[in-house]
Amino acid sequence: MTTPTAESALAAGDAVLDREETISRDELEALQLSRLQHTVAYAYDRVPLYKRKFDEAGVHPTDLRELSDLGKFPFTTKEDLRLEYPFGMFAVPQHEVARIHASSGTTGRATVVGYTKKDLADWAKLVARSLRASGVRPGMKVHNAYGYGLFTGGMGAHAGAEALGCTVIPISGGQTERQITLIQDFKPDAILATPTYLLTIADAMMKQGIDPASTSLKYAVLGAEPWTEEMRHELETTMNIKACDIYGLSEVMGPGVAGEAVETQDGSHIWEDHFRPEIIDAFDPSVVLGDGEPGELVFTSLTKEALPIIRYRTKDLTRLLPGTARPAHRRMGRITGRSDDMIILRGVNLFPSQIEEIALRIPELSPHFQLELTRPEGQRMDQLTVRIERRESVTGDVVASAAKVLQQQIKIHVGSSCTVDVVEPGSLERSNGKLRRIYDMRPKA
Ligand code: DLL
Repeated sequence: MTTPTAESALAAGDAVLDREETISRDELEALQLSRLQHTVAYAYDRVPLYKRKFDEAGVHPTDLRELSDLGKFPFTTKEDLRLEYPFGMFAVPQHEVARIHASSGTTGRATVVGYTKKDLADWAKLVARSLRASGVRPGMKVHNAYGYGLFTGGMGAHAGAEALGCTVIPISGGQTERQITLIQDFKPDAILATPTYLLTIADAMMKQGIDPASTSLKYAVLGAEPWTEEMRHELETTMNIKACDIYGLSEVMGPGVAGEAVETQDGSHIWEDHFRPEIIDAFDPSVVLGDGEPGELVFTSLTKEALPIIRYRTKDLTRLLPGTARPAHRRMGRITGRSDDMIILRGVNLFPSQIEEIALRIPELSPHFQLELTRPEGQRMDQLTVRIERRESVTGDVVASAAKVLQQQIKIHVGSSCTVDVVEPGSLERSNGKLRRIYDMRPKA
């Protein structure tokens, strides 16, 4: 837990940091190496899949003599977790597994993850660390609108806020009217939600005639889906809050693998005392890229007991940047998208976050949009339609010219021609959690 002790307590502003947040890079890398050596040996000895994969690749845990040796070890993918469904990746007997979470499995078999009691304590500590970095403090009331259940967001954020010493309001996602009532009545200081769900809440407040900037909320800690600086600006100004990023994925832990500092708001610091990140070339995974170079993020857990994970390919595209507010811990750039969310439109690669970035710079257009891909009958070319709501206050010719600007900007910045369809406020589906942006109506090959 994060309860500070005299020797571990190091102050940064009004916050007390974990000792590991303030150590030097050299000390951190020494810690990573010893933890990594332990983890690869532990995984090899306890999980048949790792033994098989290491043997096939001709590597042995004793080959890991320095951090860069990690590159010799094979990757783990979502497919591996699916093949080992449900518990084949677990490294401890079932009675030592204190909790199980799973992905929804909408795109195949669910991926199942497990935690020992110590894993849960470490997870809570890292979420607490992330929330604290984002401005949340012990004693604050925290409205937790991440979904509870098998999804790691709700319970993961909950345990972290509790570990930090907050009063947690476990509302979960959905029932937006009720969320608004409780925000008004309970007067929370911070809200935890996906960025698009926070947008849904702000939007519903405006419909009820409540100014979203007038609530008690001061901080938002947002993640579980890609979002842009433009979306941060939108949420911060409409809600009069400070909005920071939190990143994570269930296969690696859940929320809290990385968290953003409110004083710099320059990307999430990866908690490198528990996870060793790498960036690889998504098209040639044998190439490990240097800091600053964009590619696919890969993680190796350093302390996990129930589900040690070696070189997990996240499919998230980003880059590693030097630490700032926590100098020893590298930051990750904004996630531009997932390699499997990339739209390839007539040879041009496109991510929904690029459209978000462009659309939010056009004052007449709202952040509510969907992307529809079609292939009209008899045509070989795919078509992209951007369906986007206008802002409440604009009508008539102004709407038509805003549509034109968006179309031109997409052509200039992304390189794709598209159709823009500006629709009425409130007509597009709202987010309850992770928002679906892409509607692919093309005939399946
Ligand atoms: O979304 C864990 C989480 C919950 C993170 C709450 C933050 C807050 P999964 O459902 O396994 O876990 O989905 C993981 O979501 O690989 C990314 O593609 C995406 N993702 C998560 N956080 C961010 C973020 C949770 N801050 C997948 N920015 C990841 C962009 C994110 N994408």
